[in-house]
Amino acid sequence: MSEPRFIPCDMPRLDPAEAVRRGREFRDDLARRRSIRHFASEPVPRELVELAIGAANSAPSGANRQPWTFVAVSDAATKRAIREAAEAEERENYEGGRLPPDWREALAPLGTDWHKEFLEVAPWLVVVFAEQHRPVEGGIRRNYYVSESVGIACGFLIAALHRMGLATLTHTPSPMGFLSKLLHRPAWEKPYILFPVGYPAPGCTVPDIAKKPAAEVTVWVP
Ligand code: IYR
Repeated sequence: MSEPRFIPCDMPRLDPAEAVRRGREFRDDLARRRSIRHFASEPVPRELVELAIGAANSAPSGANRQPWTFVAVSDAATKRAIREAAEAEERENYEGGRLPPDWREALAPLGTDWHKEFLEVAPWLVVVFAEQHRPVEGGIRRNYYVSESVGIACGFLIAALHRMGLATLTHTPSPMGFLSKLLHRPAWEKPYILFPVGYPAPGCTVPDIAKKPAAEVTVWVP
């Protein structure tokens, strides 16, 4: 068992007014984020994707295991194969009756259907995999709070992309096992979320929906 080692925490104490200013600025910037389903094919520099993954990789995780892998795809043939496989699954959902009626109804305001053109048009697809465990000498080593950890990392990724003026969509084609095969990931990594990344298409529109006010989702004690 390794002994714990500690180093000083260098977190600065902000002036209270500055803290509020930063908090407002961050909240207001994030509130302008929208999920985008129509992307421009214009390339996005690899460095920006690398920066977003760097931000995501700084997320807290159970026992600091960082149980995630980010597969960043810009190759046209791979994107096409992903689109074809995702559309086959989603077609089954929407037209083969695999989506239960209540789910269909919940999606209606978003105007989604089985077409997933964005998977081919967006210059990047970042596919996030969650590592449930990994083989080690003499057995497997399990990870902890995998879904919480990877979910938080995905939140960091989305926020970082937004800060750089990049659009994305939290896309979870269902089922998503085809991503493991197409991207050659080992069996102990499970596809978690697929993020197309790019700039919004010229004239891109988004659903006319709004967030509940924070007061509605907050309970203060006392
Ligand atoms: N995965 C499907 C269905 C879907 C589900 C939710 I929840 C959404 O917010 C949007 C779509 C699809 O991608 O069409």
